Amino acid sequence: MQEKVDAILREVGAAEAKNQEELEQFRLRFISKKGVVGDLLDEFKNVPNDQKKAYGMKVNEVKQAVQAKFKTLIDNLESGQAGTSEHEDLTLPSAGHALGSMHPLTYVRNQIIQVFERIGFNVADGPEIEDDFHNFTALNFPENHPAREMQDTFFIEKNPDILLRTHTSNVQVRLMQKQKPPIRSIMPGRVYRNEAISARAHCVFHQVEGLYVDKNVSFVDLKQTLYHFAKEMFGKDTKVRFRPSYFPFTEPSAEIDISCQICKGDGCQLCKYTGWVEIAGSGMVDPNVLANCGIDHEEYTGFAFGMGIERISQLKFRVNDLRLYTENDVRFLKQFSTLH
Ligand code: 2NL
Repeated sequence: MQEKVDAILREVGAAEAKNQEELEQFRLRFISKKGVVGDLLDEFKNVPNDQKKAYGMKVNEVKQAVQAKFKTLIDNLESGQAGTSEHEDLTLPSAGHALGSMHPLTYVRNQIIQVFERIGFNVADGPEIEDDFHNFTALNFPENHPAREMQDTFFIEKNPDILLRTHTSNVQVRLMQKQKPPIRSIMPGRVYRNEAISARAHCVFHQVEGLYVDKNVSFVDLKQTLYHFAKEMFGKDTKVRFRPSYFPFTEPSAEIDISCQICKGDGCQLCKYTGWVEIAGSGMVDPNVLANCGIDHEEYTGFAFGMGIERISQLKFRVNDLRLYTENDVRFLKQFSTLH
């Protein structure tokens, strides 16, 4: 009996667990019902009465050794020390690490920032939880504008209204309130709209907005800045057009289209056979908005613009379903592993 116990104790002493699988093997071998300790306990009924006490003490000794070792193996695994005993060959090459890669939205956001930083814009940020004034009122949204409805905006509180910002324009408002022009900033960030999730819509997405306020800023500055951006982002051969539009916070307003990346203007499904796809909205900041933010609109003028990062990335990489951005499917993410 003593020999058998000694053999078990030696085996327990030498046991290692370099991973969860080996830990499980130890548990099965020693601790589970059909394991070594279980067998010893089963044997108890066959031991003559006068030896039961001595036998019981030996089994207890084994059981305690097994439990102590099991705890040590778990601790070592958790602290990352497993397998660094004298049995390990430290001269072997390591198993290597699987490297992650950049998410396409991060890559596109950084690229947008770089284009604008090179022409003198800096990056600003602000809160995602915002009040009605900074998200709507300062931006000239009328009292009854549909964006202010519960079905379009996520409200955190009503009266006073606290909400998840629906665009990053709130950062521009805050910037104008605290900084005297010249202002030349872009605001990348996460925004929220109360939408049912589909291939084309998501309740959380990302925007970059830009603002340029100074003396003598004109539509010429707007046009050349965004023309430059489109060419930098999509290539020198890309055609750019400005199409009249409407936003509550700008007057005049224009949407910016580029020639379709897929059909090069011939017409295809992506551009709905028009040859053009929209990449951004823009306009001259409405004098009311400047006034709401404490800037003298007699002295200063400005332009602003906004674009969806998902949209730009979609056009660059031909992503055909918005949900892919947030599903974390490695088959999608791996396709961007060469970006840096
Ligand atoms: C779009 C259109 C736009 C702006 C955003 C802005 C901000 C202030 C004042 C005036 Cl504080 N304008 N932002 C202006 C025009 C268009 O975004 O389609 N975004 C995805």
